[in-house]
Amino acid sequence: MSNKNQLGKDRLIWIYIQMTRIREFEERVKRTFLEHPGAMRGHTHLADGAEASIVGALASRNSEDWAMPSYRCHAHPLVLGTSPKKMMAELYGRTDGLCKGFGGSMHLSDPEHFFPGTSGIVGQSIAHAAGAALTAQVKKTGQIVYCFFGDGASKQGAFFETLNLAAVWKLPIVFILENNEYQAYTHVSLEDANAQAGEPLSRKAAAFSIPGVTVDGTDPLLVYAAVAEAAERARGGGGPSLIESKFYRLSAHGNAITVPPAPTQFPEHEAIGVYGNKAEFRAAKERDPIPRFRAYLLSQRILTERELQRIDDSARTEMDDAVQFALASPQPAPEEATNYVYA
Ligand SMILES: Cc1ncc(C[n+]2csc(CCOP(=O)(O)OP(=O)(O)O)c2C)c(N)n1
Ligand SMILES: [Mg+2]
Repeated sequence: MSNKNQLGKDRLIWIYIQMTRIREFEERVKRTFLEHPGAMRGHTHLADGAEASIVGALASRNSEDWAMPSYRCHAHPLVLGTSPKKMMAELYGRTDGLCKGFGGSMHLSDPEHFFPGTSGIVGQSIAHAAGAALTAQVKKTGQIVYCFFGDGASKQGAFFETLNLAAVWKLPIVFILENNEYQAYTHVSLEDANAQAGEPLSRKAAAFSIPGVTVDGTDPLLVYAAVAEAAERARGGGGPSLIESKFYRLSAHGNAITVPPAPTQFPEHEAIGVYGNKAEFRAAKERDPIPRFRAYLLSQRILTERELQRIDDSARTEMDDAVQFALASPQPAPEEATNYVYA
């Protein structure tokens, strides 16, 4: 790891804090399916393994820039400042949730924190990002959009149509392709699945004459360097860029309600269940971004072991409190079921 952008001590610590908060939030979600079976309904998609990529990318964000993740969306709003209590309550479908319990994990939204919302439709965040960026461009607000989507989404029509339009109109977007090696249960490699043409995926940028780079998404400083450059370009009217950030999904594709939990969902995450192999998972775990960044901060004498421990403990307490808040919040009344239904 090298801090070639000379991020200050405070910023490096901020990155570590956000990474641990994400990991702890996601661990609580995962555990819910064991500790409170049936309490959380619907499907959740976790970001463990993606922390360095997400926080590294958002470290270049100005306070009013938008972030548009896919349905794998718990981590990004946490970094933006959304309340973990309200997020957790939303995942539990409770009235104190971010969307009063009507959205669930895949439909979080917090416009006050520049997080407009998400969609369960693969690739939709890409098109939505163009809408937000066009608004910023027309209204001259100076905002840019951080648009996150998966390797699978980069094969959707929405990807190609939006990148074309964004390039033509020079929209202020940074496209961050989160290549976590899997599209649900399908591995990215050609041999395995015959599902993917074109490596590296960042080469797709060339089709639209925009910059495209691939970075190691397990290193927040490398992700920061690439995204900060793209963000500066977007702010200066230079249009969009495509950053492919490569890391490994350390959880199963999703955790859904099954009582008792399916053996492939737990524990220590048979991340890829019956579809992948344990050796692959263990190798990825060796490169787990959180212990690596932690070790970096120690080696650079940015934080002591005690200070790091304090951050870890604080993230745990914060997310335990979020679970308690969610469990204490009431369920919406049955007669409210058709509220907010317009068609
Ligand atoms: C349009 C559409 N097609 C298929 C699905 C089913 N589906 C849900 S997640 C997923 C895989 C997406 O993979 P990727 O874009 O790599 O995102 P990841 O889940 O790895 O973050 C698929 C096919 C869907 N939700 N929407
Ligand atoms: Mg993927």
